[in-house]
Amino acid sequence: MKRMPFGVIARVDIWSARGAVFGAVAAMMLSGAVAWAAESAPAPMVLTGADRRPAISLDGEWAAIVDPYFSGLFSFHHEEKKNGWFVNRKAQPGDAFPTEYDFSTASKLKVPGDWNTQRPALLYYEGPIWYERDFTYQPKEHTRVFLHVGAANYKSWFWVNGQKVCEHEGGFTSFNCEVTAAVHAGNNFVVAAVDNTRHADGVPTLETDWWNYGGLTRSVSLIEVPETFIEQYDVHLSSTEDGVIEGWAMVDGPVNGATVEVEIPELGAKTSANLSEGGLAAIQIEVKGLKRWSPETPKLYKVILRAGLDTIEDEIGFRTVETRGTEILLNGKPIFLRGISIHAEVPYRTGRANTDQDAETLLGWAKELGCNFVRLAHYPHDETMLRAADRMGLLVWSENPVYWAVQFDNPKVLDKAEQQLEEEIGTSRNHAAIILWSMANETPNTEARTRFIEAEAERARQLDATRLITAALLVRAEGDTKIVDDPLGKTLDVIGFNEYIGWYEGHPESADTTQWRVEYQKPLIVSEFGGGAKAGLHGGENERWTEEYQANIYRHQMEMLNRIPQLRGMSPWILMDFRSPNRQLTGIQDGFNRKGLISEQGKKKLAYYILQKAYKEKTVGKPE
Ligand code: GCB
Repeated sequence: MKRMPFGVIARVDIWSARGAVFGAVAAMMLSGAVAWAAESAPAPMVLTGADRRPAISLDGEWAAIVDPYFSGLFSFHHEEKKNGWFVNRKAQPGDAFPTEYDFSTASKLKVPGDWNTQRPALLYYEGPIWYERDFTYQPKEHTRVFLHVGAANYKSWFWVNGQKVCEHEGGFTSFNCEVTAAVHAGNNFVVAAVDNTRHADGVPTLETDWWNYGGLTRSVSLIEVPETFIEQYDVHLSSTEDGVIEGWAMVDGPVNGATVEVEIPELGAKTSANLSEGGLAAIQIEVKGLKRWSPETPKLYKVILRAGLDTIEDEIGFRTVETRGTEILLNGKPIFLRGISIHAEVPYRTGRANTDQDAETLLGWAKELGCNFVRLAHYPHDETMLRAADRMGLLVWSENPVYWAVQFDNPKVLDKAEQQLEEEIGTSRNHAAIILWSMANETPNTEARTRFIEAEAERARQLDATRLITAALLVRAEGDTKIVDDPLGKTLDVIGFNEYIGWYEGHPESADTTQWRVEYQKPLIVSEFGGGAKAGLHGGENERWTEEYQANIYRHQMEMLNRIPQLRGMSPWILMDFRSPNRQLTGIQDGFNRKGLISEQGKKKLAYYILQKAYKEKTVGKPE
C-alpha cells in the first residue's frame, strides 16, 4: 500500500485501478484497500513479512547532528533547501561559502535506538536530528531494493546519495522506501532526518503519558526483492470452513502470467492461484491434521509463498477467534484473557524496546505472571514482540495510537490514524497471536469522536475481517454505580474500559461497594486498573506509593471484577514502570510512571505476586 502522508494526497483505489475482480476474499479487499498517490515525494510501501526477507543490515553507529531549528532542511526564509544536509557535502579548499555541518566528524548514535537514552543532553529533546551512514552496495540485475525502516518517531525524511526516497509520518509502524534508482555500485550514503516534535494534529497528539522517544528506534536495513514480488499476503484459518486455510497475496511489478504458489510442507499442502492483472490472488488450501495455535500449544508452520522469482518463507500459526454473546471463543472454545498491559520500553538500560532479547524479557515476565494475553499499549509494537508472542503463546491486543483527545473533527487526522492502521495491519496480519485490533484509548465521548472511530473501525474490518475490534473506553459514575454506556460500544466486538478505583478515585476498599452496569451484551475486558508503588518502599496498606498499597488495590479490584458478569479478560496497568514526563514526584516517581508490577530495574513488587497467584489459581475471571 503506497501513500504519501504529507502535503496534498489523493486516494486511489488500487484494486479497481489494477482491475482485480474475483472471489469473496477479493471483494472484501476491493472495498477497502487504498493507495495514496504521492504528488511530491515517493511514497513508502507496506511489506508483509519484511523481517523474513534477506536483508543487508544498516544497524549500528550512524553519524548524528542535532538540528533544533531544522536549518539542515529549511533556509532562513523557511524554504526547503535544494542543497540541504542530505547532500552530505564535504567542504573543499577554496570554497566560496562555508559548509556548516560535517557528518564525517559528527558524533554517533546507535540504530536501532531512541536518542533520549543515548546522551544525557537528549533526554528531553524534541525536534529534528540528522542521521547519516555509509554503505557499500552492488546492484543486481532485475532486483529492486527497499530501505526498510522498523520505526522512526515521529516524522522522517530519507535520502540516498542525495536523492529523496521518501517521507513518513507516524512513530510506531514500519515502512519501506524504494531506493532501486538511487543506489549505485560501490560507496553509497543514506541520510535521514527524524523529528519527534509533537503536533496538535498528530496521532498521537500533544498529550500522552509516555516518553516521546525520538529517532530511528527500530532496525533499518536494505531489502532486495525481484522485479515482481509479493508485497502483502494474508494466510489464515477459515472460520467458516473446517480444515481450510485461506487468504490472498498481492504482488507488485509486472505480473506477466505469473501465479502465486503457497506451500505448507509439514502438512503436505500446496496450492497455486492465478494472479489477476492487478496482481492479486485468492488463496485456498484444504489441510488435514492441522494442529491449531493456542496459548497452550503455540504451533507455528512454515508457510512458503512464491510468485515468479520471488519466494518468502513465514512462520504462521492457525487459529480462529470470534465472539458468541458475551464470550470470546478461541478455536471455538470460550477463553478468559489473563493479561497485562505492556509499553515498548525495556528494563535495566531503559528506553525503547527493539530486540528479540527485549521482547523475551518482557513477555517472559508476562508468562511467569501466568498470562495468556498481553495488551501491547498504546501503539503498534515491534515485529520482534509479535514474533515472540507467536512463539510463546501469548494472545495480543494491538493498538492504534489514537490516544486521549486527537483532533477528531479533522479529516487529515483520520487519514493519519488510518494510515497507521493500514501499516499496522499490513505488516502484522499473519500473527496468530493478535486477536484484537484496538482503535483507541480513553477518548472523550463526543459525536465527532464516535464518527472518527467508527470510520477507523470500518477501515480495520475492511483490511482484516478475521479479528475482533475493540477500544479502551472511559466509564462514568452515578453514585456507587459505574456505567459503561459509551456509544462507541455499539461499534466494537469487544468492550474494553479503564478504571482506577483506589488510585485516581477513592480508596482500594471503594471497589467493594462499587456496582457495575454494562449496557452492552458483549464480552468485556478491563483494559486498565492499578496504582503506583515505588519498588522497595514499604508501609501500611493505606499508605500511597508503598508496595502494600498497590497490592491492596489489586486484591480489592479482583474481587470486584469477579462480580461483572460479562468480564472475559483483563490487562492491568502495567507490567513495568515506564518513563513519563508527567510523573515528577521527586524520590518516588523521578520521571517514571510507577504503576508497574516490576520496576524498571527488574524488581518485582508485591502486587506482581498477588496477580500471579490469582492467575495461576484461576481465582479471577470465569472458568474456561
Ligand atoms: C490511563 C492511560 C495510561 C496511563 C495511565 C496512568 O488511563 O490509558 O496511558 O499511563 O492511565 O498511569 O494514569
